[in-house]
Amino acid sequence: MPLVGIIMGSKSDWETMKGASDVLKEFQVDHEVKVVSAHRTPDLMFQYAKEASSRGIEVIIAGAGGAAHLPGMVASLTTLPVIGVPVQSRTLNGIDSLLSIVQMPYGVPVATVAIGNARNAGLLAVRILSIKHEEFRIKLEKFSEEMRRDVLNSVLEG
Ligand code: RP5
Repeated sequence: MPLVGIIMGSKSDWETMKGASDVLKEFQVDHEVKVVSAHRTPDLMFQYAKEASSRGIEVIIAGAGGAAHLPGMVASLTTLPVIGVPVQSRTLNGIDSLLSIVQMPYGVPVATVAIGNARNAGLLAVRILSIKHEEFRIKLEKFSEEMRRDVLNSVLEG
């Protein structure tokens, strides 16, 4: 049963959003991946957000580009934590996506990661899950320790 739902506004977002899925695979977190568009399939978005919690989903990662209202709309339809990924857009390099996602008014929060940084969205989802699921906390500690060692073992050439 998937614990994390990764959704995105378009198939074209997958290249970016795959990063979240890759991290969840690394941490062995069951997750699902779907294209759910706020403006092209609003009924599906409504149904997905309304049913996610009862299906066992604990965190939603939502990515979109341009007028990126998917994460905010989904957050308005569920009390699950929603992590927004601003997908880099062609015309404004993702600044439009970032501002659309990060500027949620009080009451409907979306935890927003950097433009294109779906891998961090995956990691944040693991951190949220680790509050309840001990096995993910242990894996996160190991991950942090490996990063720490990598920095300490840095060798600068020349
Ligand atoms: C948004 O419009 C999607 O999230 C995507 O980032 C952007 C462009 O979509 P396509 O025209 O590539 O389908 O809805």
